[in-house]
Amino acid sequence: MKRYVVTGGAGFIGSALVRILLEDGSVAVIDNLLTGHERNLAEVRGKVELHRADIRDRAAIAPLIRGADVVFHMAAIPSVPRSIDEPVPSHEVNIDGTFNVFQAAAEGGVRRVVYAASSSAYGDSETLPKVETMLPRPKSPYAAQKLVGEYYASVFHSCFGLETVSLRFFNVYGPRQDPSSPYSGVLSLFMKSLLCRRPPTIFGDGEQSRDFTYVEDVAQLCLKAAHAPGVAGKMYNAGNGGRYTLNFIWSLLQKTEGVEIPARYGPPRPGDVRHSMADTAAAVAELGHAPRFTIEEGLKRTLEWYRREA
Ligand code: UD2
Repeated sequence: MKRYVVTGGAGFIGSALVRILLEDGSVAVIDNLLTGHERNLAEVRGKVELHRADIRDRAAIAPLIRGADVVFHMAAIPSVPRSIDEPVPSHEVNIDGTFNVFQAAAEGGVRRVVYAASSSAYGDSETLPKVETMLPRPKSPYAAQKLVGEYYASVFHSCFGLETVSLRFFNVYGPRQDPSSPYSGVLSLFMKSLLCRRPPTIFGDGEQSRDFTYVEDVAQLCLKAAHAPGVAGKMYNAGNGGRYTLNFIWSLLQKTEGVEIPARYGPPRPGDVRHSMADTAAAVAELGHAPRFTIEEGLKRTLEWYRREA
């Protein structure tokens, strides 16, 4: 039986991945429960090994990683503004912690590591969609940290023979995204505002756009990246290939709910990227990426979940 390890497996994306992996093997989760929650694994808790450990602690995580077939490295302190407000922990987790995971995997005989990279690495490119061959232009500590992780993934492959695949996630949304922090993903905050009938705050003019990608599509791609042949050492976009402005999404949500709640507008956020959209051709051709969820369907499912659970 395959043994999978998911760092950050109690988090929003990690826990969706755990559910998919359980159909294919045994799963151990490494999570410090800083931004993740045990409740994210509620109905699968009996089938998962949950280790409360911090990726900054190499000695603690090395024995948990040793001998795994595939490690999915999802643990991170996400958020562009958080990396500006709290650069030290974000650096330590996203760079030092990521190094520790690769190092433990290389020493522990792991076959492959799938690394959660970020679309923020592109920064403000002159053209859209964003293609893997473009020069990265990180605009925030978070973007720089995630990019360093990709470079480490690549050199752990070339220098130490560890198979690695980096996936640049494009604004993932869906059930279990935690809306409780000001650093939470914008769609989780929109959902909360909508259900509480309170105006959301939009930073800037709301015409910035994102390639919002449904969590299940990303989790499926992670599994494909774990097994695709001939892709070790490479990086791929993990997006949907579309883009929507915040103004459009907020108006769509109001229409769906049959309410009128004008948004409040605040100053643009430092480090913010203006437009983001993935070229998915390489992921489709080489990993078999096949996103299934349109924005309408994804938002509908997400809203249903928040209505039920939040
Ligand atoms: C970046 C990455 C994304 C992922 C994420 C992890 C880009 C293009 N995307 O997402 O792939 O790695 O980081 O954190 O770099 N906003 C509001 N009101 C709010 C909250 C946010 O208007 O209450 C705006 C924000 O200014 C931004 C957009 O919504 O323009 C999306 O913000 P986000 O924090 O959800 O994600 P983002 O794009 O920084």
